[in-house]
Amino acid sequence: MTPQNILLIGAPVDSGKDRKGCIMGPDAYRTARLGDILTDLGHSVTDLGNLTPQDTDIPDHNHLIALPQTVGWTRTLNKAAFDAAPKGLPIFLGGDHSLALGSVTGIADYAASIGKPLFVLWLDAHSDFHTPQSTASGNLHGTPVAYLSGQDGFDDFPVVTNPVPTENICMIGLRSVDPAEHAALARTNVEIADMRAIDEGGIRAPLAEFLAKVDAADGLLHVSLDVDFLDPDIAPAVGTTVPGGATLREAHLVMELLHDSGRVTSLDLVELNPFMDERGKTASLMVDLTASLLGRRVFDRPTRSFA
Ligand code: B3U
Ligand code: MN
Ligand code: MN
Repeated sequence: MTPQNILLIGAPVDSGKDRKGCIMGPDAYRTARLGDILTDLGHSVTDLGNLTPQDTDIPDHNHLIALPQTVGWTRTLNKAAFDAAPKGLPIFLGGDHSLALGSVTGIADYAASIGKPLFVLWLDAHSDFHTPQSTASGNLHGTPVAYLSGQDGFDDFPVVTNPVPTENICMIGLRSVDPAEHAALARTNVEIADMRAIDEGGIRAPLAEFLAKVDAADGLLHVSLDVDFLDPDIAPAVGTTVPGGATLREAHLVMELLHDSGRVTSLDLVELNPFMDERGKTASLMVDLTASLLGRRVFDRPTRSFA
């Protein structure tokens, strides 16, 4: 396993939706010993503490929830991601998924500065492809993929200087997509493996296909892991549970394949709401998945048969 310089960046963003609690996410990951566990795997880990959002003079919006705060977080996170990327592998400890408005665009600016393409893997029950105009809920955590891929309508937000091409984006785990998102996605070439595709053909094939694309392009890979990618039975600590999510083994396999690819250069851990957890089990699972992504394994492949 190649040791990495891992940078833990606390992003207690709680402005992306009505239900509060993601503010406690970064401390829950620390309590679940994320840093020590990654250190024990042989990595060098630096915890940069928690970020705070910039102030803005944007007024409150009558439909979009906490617009000024989310714009402030986007500015903060864009810069933090751009600064961290050359130093190692940043892990953004959320915080809700609106943090990806800043983390991914900052990583995209870094990728452009070194002349490499950026690819994004979105592990989520939702496609998060709303614009500020199309969202019915007003929850901006439902918008980051539209923003980072350069869709119109984000006038109050920083201009996206390096949009991620939609053909560089892969979504796995979808099972809740609103009609407006569906229509907008149909006009793109985002790669999508919804839960039906996973049920029919397994989770490995679409991921392997995407990773081959990243490899062929010698790209950077940002992974955005939403807690609700996972089935709520194993990961209850999330505001927007959607039944029928990824199993424990599917999720670990994804992480193990990502590790084997050697391609992952940044990671978001988002939507953990510790207020809704059961004895810390969701926080611990997210930490275990991160450990799998960063090299924890039982045996090196191929395992020998014990039969
Ligand atoms: N698409 C819905 C629901 C949603 C999106 N992301 C989450 N929930 N976590 C919306 O409100 O935009
Ligand atoms: Mn999400
Ligand atoms: Mn989601």
